[in-house]
Amino acid sequence: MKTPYLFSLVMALLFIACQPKEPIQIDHSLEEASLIPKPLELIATHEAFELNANTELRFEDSEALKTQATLLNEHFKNAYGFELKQGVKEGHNATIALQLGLANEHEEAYQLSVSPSKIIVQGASAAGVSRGIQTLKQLVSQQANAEGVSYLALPTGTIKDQPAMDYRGAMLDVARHFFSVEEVKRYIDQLAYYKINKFHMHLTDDQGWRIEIKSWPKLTSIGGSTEVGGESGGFYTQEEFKDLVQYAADRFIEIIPEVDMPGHTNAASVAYPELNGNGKTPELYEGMDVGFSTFDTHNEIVYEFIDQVIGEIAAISPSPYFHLGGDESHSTKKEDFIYFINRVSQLVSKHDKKVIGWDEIAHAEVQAPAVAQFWASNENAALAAKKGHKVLLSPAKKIYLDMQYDSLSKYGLHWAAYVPVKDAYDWDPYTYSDIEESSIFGMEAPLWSETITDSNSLEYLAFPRILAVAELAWMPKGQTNWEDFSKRLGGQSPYFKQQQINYYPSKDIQWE
Ligand code: TNX
Repeated sequence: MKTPYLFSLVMALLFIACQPKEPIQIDHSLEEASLIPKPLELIATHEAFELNANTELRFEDSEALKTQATLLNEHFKNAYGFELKQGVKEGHNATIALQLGLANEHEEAYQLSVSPSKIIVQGASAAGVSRGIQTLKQLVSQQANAEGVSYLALPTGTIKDQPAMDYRGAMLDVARHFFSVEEVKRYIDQLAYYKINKFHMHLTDDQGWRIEIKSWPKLTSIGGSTEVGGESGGFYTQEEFKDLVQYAADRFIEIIPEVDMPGHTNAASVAYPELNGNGKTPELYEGMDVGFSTFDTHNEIVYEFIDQVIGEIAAISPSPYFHLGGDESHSTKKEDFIYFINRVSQLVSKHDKKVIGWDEIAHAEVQAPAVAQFWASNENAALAAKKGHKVLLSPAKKIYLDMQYDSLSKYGLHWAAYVPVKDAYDWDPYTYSDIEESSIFGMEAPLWSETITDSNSLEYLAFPRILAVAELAWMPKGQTNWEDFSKRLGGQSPYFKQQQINYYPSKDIQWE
């Protein structure tokens, strides 16, 4: 080829390469995105950002942001089969940039701006960046799952967001049925996607003791050997628990450990019969009754035992809280219960932790400010608030995830109520109980596991109701709206399907 021709060809190619690309098409705007929880502020600009294999993932030079970038890339890989080039330096292509330094006092606050050439997720801290990334993942999911679309186009605009409640929790009972480390991690990932930030693990009950205590090894070798229905049970070694704590912490979820006492302690007393004080060695229990077991509240061995148990758990649990249970101690005399909770709460303080307990602890005289978890008794909740404690809202009639949806539900119980999806959402946490708003610590959705055995049955009860709790705790007081929520909830089904989440397909929701 002669030089002039070659020159023209090169010029022509350069010309084509330098032409602005046709803006890509997108059929919905940011306002229509099915985001849960609904963000505080959202402004749509009606253009699109094209996400493809050339998009670069950049982060400010910080270990915490590197972790967030890596997690986002893992998500892209698992969900869509591609990974972005990631690093600290700004590249030449369109980028997703993770940044700190958002001027906002709330550490979980974030701003997500999407323009045609750049996405910026800026947080008030790495926790804020992590929350913003979840919003971004939800935007991507909706486009990725739309039919007939050959590229990932994200609607442009700006979202400014932060939570109303600082404690937005979920609890899993790993005692009635044991859940493996992998199953727990799967649930933690799902919770993180909806911006839940606390994960309470109910580690012990009549049917099983699930956390290794090195100074009392029979707790797990004997007490952990079975579960409801007589299957083989299980437990977490301390190393496994630490691994779970770190896994959750990377997703800015704090794990709160619970050792339930003085009732709900049959498994511990089978392992060490001196703990129950009635001179009998109980049998391993595989049923579903409650209220038949108690520690001997006037035996010093019991307090030595608890001191060591709390000490070992405190050493591997960075949460400032320790949950001492305290519910349904029907076999403990009231004055003994009070004496016991007072003593154990001192042990919790000795190990530099703060007390959380079920609402019955309101009757004790816990010295340091504590948190009473309201599950059944409004009176107990009010009494706790009067005594200067905070109240964590877990009303069974609304947000017990183990309640059946209706009489046909495959799993669950219904002693408190049937809880259809609408009932889990359409109530006002700020006025539901008799306590002042200033006493509200946050919200938590417990999932008791008498009737569930694995991720499949767990998900049937948790999804979609956990999303209702995630939104109620995140959105400002008085702003929640069932019609609006149920539409956005319907938009989650492509994601549920893609993640193979075995959700309950409530007929009250128009699933996409
Ligand atoms: C009550 S709620 C319990 C649990 C059961 C649950 C079943 C609470 C503090 N105690 O022991 O598993 O009901 O829904």
